[in-house]
Amino acid sequence: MADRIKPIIHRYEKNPILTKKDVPYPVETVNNAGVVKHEGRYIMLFRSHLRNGRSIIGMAESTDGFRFDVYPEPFLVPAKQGPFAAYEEFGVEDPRICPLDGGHYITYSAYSKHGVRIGLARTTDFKQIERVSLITEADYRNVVIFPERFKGRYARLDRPHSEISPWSIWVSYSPDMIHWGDSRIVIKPLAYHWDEMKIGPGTTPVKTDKGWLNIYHGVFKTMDGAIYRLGVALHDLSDPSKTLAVADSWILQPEDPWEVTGYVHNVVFCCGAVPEEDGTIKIYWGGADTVMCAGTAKISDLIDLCIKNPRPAL
Ligand code: BMA
Repeated sequence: MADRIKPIIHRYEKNPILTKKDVPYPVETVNNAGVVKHEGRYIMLFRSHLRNGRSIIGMAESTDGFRFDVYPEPFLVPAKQGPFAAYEEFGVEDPRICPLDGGHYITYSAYSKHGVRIGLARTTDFKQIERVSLITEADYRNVVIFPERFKGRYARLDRPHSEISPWSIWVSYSPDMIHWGDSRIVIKPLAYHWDEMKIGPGTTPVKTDKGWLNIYHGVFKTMDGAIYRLGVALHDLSDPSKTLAVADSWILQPEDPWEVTGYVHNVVFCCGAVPEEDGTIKIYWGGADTVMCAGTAKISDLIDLCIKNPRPAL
C-alpha cells in the first residue's frame, strides 16, 4: 500500500482554542492572532470583527499555549485622534508580535478610506502600548519584523499590492524602524500551484540552525472562491534577502469544519507561532476568519520540507 501523506502540523484536539464566546465584550469573530511567549506566559493579540464589519485587537493569555483567557478590555482600537486616526478609521487587523530592543514591536494593518497601511506599535509590558509610526504607504499588508538586526539594520518581510505582478513577499530594511527601503522581492506565487494567486508573510520569522523559517499564506482561486493555505520557506541566517528554499507543498489547508465554513469560507491564516525548547513549534491560525486554532509541528520537519522538496522562489 502506498504511504499516506503524514500531516506536518498536528492540530490541537480541542480546536478551536478561542471563539467569540470567550470574549467578554461584543465581537463577531476571533481570528488572525499574533502570539509570543513573554515571562513564561503565552500572550495572544487577536483580531475581532465588530458588528459593523470593522476590526479591533484583543488580548488573551495562557500558561500552556492552548487554553487562553481573554482580557476584559480590547488591547488596540482605532485611534480617535492624532496622526494615526485618519488611517485607522476602518479598523485595525492582523497583529504580528516581534520581540526586539528589550520590548515587543507589534505590526498591524490599518484600514481607512485611503487604503491599507501598516502601523507599528511598541509595548514592554502588554499593558501600555505606544504607537510608533505608520511604516508603509497605502497598499501594503502582512509585515513581519525579524527579531534581530542585520549589519545594524532592521529587516522585515512585507507584501506590497501590485496590479502587474501577483502579490509577492518582499524584504525591506531600516536603520531606525521608521524609514524602510532597499526592498527586494524574495518569493513569488507560482503559476498553477496552491499559492498561485497571492502570498503574504505570516509569522514573525523563527530562527533555526538552518535558516529563518517563514510561515506564509498562499491563496488559490477556484470557481467556488479563494482558498487560503499555509506554506513554509527558509531564509539565510545572515542575509534574509537570500531565500534558501521554499517548500513545494503546503503545510496546512482548511479541513476542520470551522476552517471550511465561517465568516469567510476556506481560510487558514497565520500571524503567530511560538518555537519551543524541545524542537517543536506551536502554530496559530484563524479558521474561516471566525475562530482561533492551534497546532504543533516539528521544526526539523518544516526545514526538511523546504530543503528536500523545494519549488522555485521567483
Ligand atoms: C486577507 C486578509 C486576512 C483574511 C483573509 C481571508 O485579504 O483580509 O485578514 O484572513 O483575507 O479572508
